[in-house]
Amino acid sequence: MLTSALPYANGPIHLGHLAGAYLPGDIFARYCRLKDRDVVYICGSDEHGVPIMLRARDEGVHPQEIVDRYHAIIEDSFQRVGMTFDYYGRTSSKVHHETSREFFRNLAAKDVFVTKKDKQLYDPEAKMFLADRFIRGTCPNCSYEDAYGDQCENCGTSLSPKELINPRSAITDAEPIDKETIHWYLPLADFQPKLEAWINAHPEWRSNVMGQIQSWFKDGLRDRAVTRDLPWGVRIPEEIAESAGIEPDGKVLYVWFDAPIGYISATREWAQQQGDPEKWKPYWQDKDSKLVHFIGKDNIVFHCLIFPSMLMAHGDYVLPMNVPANEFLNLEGNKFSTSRNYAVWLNDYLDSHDPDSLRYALASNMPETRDADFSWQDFQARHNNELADILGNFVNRTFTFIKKYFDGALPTRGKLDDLDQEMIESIAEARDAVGFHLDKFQYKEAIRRFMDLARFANKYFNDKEPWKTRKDDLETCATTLNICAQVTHALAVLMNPFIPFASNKLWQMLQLAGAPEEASWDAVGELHLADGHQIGELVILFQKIDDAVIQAEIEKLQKALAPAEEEAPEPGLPQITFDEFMKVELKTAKVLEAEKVKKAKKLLKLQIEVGREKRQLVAGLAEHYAPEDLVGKTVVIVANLKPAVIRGVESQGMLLAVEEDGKMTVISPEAPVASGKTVR
Ligand code: B3M
Ligand code: ZN
Repeated sequence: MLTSALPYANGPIHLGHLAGAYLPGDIFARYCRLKDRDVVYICGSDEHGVPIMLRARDEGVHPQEIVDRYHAIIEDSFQRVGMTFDYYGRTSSKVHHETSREFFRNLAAKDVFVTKKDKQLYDPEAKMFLADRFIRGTCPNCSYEDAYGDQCENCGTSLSPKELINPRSAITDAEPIDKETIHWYLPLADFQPKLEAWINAHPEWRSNVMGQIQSWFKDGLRDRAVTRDLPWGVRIPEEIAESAGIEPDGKVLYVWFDAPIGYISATREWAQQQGDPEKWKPYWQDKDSKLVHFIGKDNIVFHCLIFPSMLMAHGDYVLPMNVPANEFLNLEGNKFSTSRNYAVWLNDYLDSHDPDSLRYALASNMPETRDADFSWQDFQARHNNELADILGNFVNRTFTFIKKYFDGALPTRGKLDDLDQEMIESIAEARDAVGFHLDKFQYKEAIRRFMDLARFANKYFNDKEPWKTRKDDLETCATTLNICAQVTHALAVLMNPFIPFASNKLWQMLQLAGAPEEASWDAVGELHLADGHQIGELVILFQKIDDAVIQAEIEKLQKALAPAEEEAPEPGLPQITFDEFMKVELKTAKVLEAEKVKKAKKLLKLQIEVGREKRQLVAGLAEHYAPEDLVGKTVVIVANLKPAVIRGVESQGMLLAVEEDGKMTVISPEAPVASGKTVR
């Protein structure tokens, strides 16, 4: 039972996602199928959660419209990049809603949850509770003014809404108030001993995954709310709401409660589609079934602690055999940023490049146990120097030779010398090495061992010098080419998990029946091609990628970075909203009288007129203006500043002035303006 994280359907997929949770899953699924293992590989769209609602609000559409759009875009790009999910579901489906409600019911009936009444932030204008993501405010750590209630995107600090300075509702900008609500919690502390025992029985898990889990254990697991007050999501079962004395409306399952159940719902839908509705069960419930979750590192806690607790509590399910979470992929030395559009979007990539080149580059440089960096130059080098110059070249020279000198028919293998033997044996060795590393989720090593076979085959071709033996030792020449062709057959199968499109092209060139996906991994190493086998039309597997193509991609990314840097707020004060600015009441005022303040050599006391109102104001202008020079001037004041007493003199407002090189100049309208007018 294989799963890849369900992508949120609120934007397209980028290369970081692909490298994190999808490509590793697909490579493994393809490998398992070639190994003739009984696998179901599931994915689908995660269609709940606050970011989707926020996006819908920004666009002024219903959340369903957002998820419909991105579900289609994501599913399409997955298909184009060669993903082989047996089923791609979505969490807005009926089966999913039913399955998750049933799961919740099951745990509630077992008394697994605790309920707690709590005060939560509420938007009095929108009349709804505000999930963490719906609260924005200033980050207490870096002063970024647009931090979310759960995290600051600028400095990465994780936050709780109450830590934000000047919190406001992302929906109405209103100041949130505290209001009582009830929520269901999963008491994770109760599960910790069982979780620890289970995790500790898996020393083979990746160290980066183990490290994260152990640090959660060390801190001690805490209760996790599994319900939310939101209008969008899987509604909690009505009878459970009623028994708690609340209206079921607006109370939904937390997205991280329902999303992993999405794996189960999608498997159910797959079974229905197969015409055997019960068929999903053994994959999830047979004790010998092996469950593997492919995810990125930000999902570890959910897949290694929370979802397993849910599965344990339910009791009918197997626990994951492994969760080979990947670290992050960076892009040209910077973090991917969807908000800044600093990303390579998968659908864009596929519009102009070969899916295999990407699969190869990402798998060769996978962020397996530490973060990795994708660069276009590395991508080009992998494609040109490895795919084209090693793999493509070997296939091409073998077939060209057979076409040219043997009429495209496989020449007969004669007596084998040591080098021939070594070449043949290295096929099975490569098969085992690649398989060994894939079974350990070591993709970089697996793909390297695969390419080593092609590398060795090129060397074999060179060392055998068939262009010479063709003239003086035709039997040897025939043997060499026969073996080379056998190697291309083996490569076609071994490459299938990594670069399936080239695998299929090669299969066609070899004029073999069926598809490489139907081949047997374990039979790689047998010499499958019969003497006289006709090979088909020659196609170039990998055209070299020009520098200009790479340069254009690099420039696109640089453009995405540039405006973001210009727009960055100046260091010092964070940005404010228009509404915040409008809280400052700026007015024109006319200076009627001015005099020095005794014993305060910097201060002037001004009598001013603000429309019909008279006020007194103290300003630090004595060293810059003679009192008489100010009289009659129209100035700008902050009219709603709290009055203050300065050196014993009351000041009802503040006058605006600008300082340059130590000299103060008051701000005065350029043309005559009456006093008491609002300045904006
Ligand atoms: N949608 C989070 C993510 O894309 C989430 C994964 C759900 S897997 C059950 O990072
Ligand atoms: Zn911050």
